[in-house]
Amino acid sequence: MPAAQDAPDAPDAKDASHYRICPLCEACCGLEVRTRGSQVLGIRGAEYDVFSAGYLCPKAVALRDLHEDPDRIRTPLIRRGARFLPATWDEAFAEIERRLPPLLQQHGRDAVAVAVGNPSAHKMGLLLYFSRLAKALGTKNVFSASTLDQMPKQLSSGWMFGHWLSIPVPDIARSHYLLVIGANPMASNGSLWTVPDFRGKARALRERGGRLVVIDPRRTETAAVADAHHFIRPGADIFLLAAMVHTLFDEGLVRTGRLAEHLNGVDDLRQAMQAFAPERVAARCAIDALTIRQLARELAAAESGCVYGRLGTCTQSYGTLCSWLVDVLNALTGKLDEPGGAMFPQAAAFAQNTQGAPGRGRGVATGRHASRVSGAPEIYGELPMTCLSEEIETPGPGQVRALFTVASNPVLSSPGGPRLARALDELDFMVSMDLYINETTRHADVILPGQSPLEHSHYDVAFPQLSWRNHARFSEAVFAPAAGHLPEWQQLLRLAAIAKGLGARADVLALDDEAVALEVRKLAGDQAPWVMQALAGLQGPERLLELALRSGPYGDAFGMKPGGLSLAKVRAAAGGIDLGELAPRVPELLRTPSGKVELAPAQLLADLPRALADLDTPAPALVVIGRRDVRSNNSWMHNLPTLAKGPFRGTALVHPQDAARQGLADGARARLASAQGSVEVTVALSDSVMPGVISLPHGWGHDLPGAQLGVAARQPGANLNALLDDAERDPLSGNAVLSGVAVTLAPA
Ligand SMILES: Nc1nc2c(c(=O)[nH]1)N[C@H]1C(S)=C(S)[C@@H](COP(=O)(O)OP(=O)(O)OC[C@H]3O[C@@H](n4cnc5c(=O)[nH]c(N)nc54)[C@H](O)[C@@H]3O)O[C@H]1N2
Ligand SMILES: Nc1nc2c(c(=O)[nH]1)N[C@H]1C(S)=C(S)[C@@H](COP(=O)(O)OP(=O)(O)OC[C@H]3O[C@@H](n4cnc5c(=O)[nH]c(N)nc54)[C@H](O)[C@@H]3O)O[C@H]1N2
Ligand code: SF4
Ligand SMILES: [Mo]
Repeated sequence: MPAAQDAPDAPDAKDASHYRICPLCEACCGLEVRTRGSQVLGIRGAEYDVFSAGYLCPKAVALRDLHEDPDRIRTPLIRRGARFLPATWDEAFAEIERRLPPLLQQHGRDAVAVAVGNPSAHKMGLLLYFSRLAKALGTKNVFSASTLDQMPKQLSSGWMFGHWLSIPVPDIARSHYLLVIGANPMASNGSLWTVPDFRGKARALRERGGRLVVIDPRRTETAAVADAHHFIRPGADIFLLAAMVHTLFDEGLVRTGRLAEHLNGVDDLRQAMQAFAPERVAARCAIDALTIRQLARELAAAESGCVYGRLGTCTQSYGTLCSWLVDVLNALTGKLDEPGGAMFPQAAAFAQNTQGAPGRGRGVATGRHASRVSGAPEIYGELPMTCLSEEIETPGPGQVRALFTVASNPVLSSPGGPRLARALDELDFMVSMDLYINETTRHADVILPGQSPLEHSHYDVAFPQLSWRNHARFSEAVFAPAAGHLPEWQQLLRLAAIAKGLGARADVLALDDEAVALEVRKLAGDQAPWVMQALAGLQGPERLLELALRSGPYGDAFGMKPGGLSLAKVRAAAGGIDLGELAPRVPELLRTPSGKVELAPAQLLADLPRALADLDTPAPALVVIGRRDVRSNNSWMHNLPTLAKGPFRGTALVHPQDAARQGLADGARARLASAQGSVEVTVALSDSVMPGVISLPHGWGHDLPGAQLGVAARQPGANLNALLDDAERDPLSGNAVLSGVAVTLAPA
């Protein structure tokens, strides 16, 4: 099918400039894309963006490569034998209708699993419509990148504040102290914290006399711009955090301030933290007791500030405990919900914590069902991604026989990737929505191509709930969509219709109209006809956005609050609308049954003995941790020439002492092995990692047969997740353990 933008441009094609919010990482920078006809001339930061003010990183420029990538698939593909053949949309959906319903009929709803990946958080169509597919399938086998990433933080936030996305972020613009634990925003550009230009904001913090401290087993790019950095033994953060809480009580430093009357459980905490004296845990953390006490004192004494913990604190066996104690430290030092501290953004649309009655709610429910094989509890409607292989492999009622992947590449991104790759070949049927034939989608029977990010409009559904400043921004499609290319939200509706038995040719747009009308009736009662009239002329994600914006906390309430936000208003403001600095939101934000911040949820207290029992476990001689690089993004951007050029970024960083023991020189090839498997890596000597720790980035290993990633295959790198154990999870959240896994290293 010829893409509209592939037609040769008229010789007088005009230059134009377009505003586009970058969909590649959580910083959500506003970009200016300059075009001539169908060509991208250049990409730069949009200076006029109210939120990112011109900031961008090297990945933004690669949007052009992504748009033009000859390996990016542009038509549906159907597997015939060993090959994928291009197909029309009708043929692809007919194939799915031929093969899916009989499976559902014979084996039941749970026989189909669905795995949704990281990029779906950056695509309005996928994020707003994925649930239609999941609901239509009616399976409990829903898996996502959340359990490879942030589920611990979502769970602890749910228990403490009453909603999964009520996650406080550093109010860095007014902060005087920031303790960063297990995060490297200089490379990642922030996570569960939308903060473009962390570097500039950190510099400003220090210029106002503030202090930035980093705790990480590697002296990272963020440590390099900090006032202090402390190595920590991977996986030991729970002991550091508990000992800091202990110190606050021990030294009489607890000052809960304005929040005092809104907190439950301070005494229970005091009790629970008694066993975690800094002197007792210091050896386990590899941080001396005085330093731990000093960190607690600094935080308590700071004029404003907070602790921020991220990936490194989540992707370990005690992820939920760590995520909890980060917020506990902030609450006990009067730094939660205070300017300059850890604050709750107020998003203009889609935020559950701006909906319903303020101040109290049902809280979060977990464990409503469990995974069939391991019995892992359901969290936020999901089961752990690391359970997927065993659910496919293990015979019996409820065995997974078909799989949908939606922007998900678990063969590289999930522990036990090679095992999963073998399991995928056992499936009766697999459908992937993706941009590439890659390590995961090569196993599919049907692949449905997503659109280029330059071919659809965009509003960030999730990230304004986590942003350093409140705002609302919308960007239009830069190019008209390729002719006939079905938008992803409509792909999801079609798949949902097939799953519901309505057939591949159901009128999905009419069905969507009905679904929205139902939602509006629930929301607006007798005002519904009036609201429906206001939504006329819109469809899909944009219609849902209009509804959310206008009924949201800054909305115009469909005309009842003149001057409020509407899609038209946000749309008209290139660079977005600033909605001001973060403001205190407790108690209004809370949705816990008690109407309080729960500082000592019973489920968390009950998990502490597990940590205590682990206090004297000796450190393995050598462990592996992960790493991010600013020119790479998880598993899927290694095919973009702009990012692939330059030195190889998938090296294993090894401390010179550890390398010397094996006689390994800089640049040597070595075999890194764990109980799960082994990979060959290129060694880079570096004292930036703590002795006994090897740092290897994830998302590499592009040498698998059948993938069609011409550029990535030239420098494939090694798959870190081939070394990690898919049975290792945080028992509370089901999150995978990605850090601190024992390995050996030897010359290859
Ligand atoms: N060892 C280790 N493993 C990790 C991590 C780690 O730190 N260490 N990090 C974890 C984290 S935080 C995450 S979030 C996961 C990410 O893991 P995944 O959720 O698997 O995400 P990606 O690796 O980014 O792969 C994204 C997939 O989506 C496709 N894609 C990209 N854009 C689009 C689009 O617009 N539409 C469609 N339909 N498809 C698209 C890509 O081609 C690719 O197949 O990895 C996790 N894995
Ligand atoms: N350039 C780039 N940007 C990205 C991504 C990417 O792949 N590339 N991925 C995006 C995604 S999906 C996410 S979730 C975010 C993640 O963003 P961040 O949370 O900033 O994650 P990382 O950069 O992996 O930093 C985690 C840090 O934890 C350290 N660490 C490892 N184990 C431990 C431990 O046990 N304790 C402590 N204290 N530290 C530990 C690691 O050395 C590393 O420096 O980044 C996003 N942004
Ligand atoms: S930091 Fe880079 S990849 Fe992330 S949103 Fe900004 S420009 Fe895009
Ligand atoms: Mo992530």
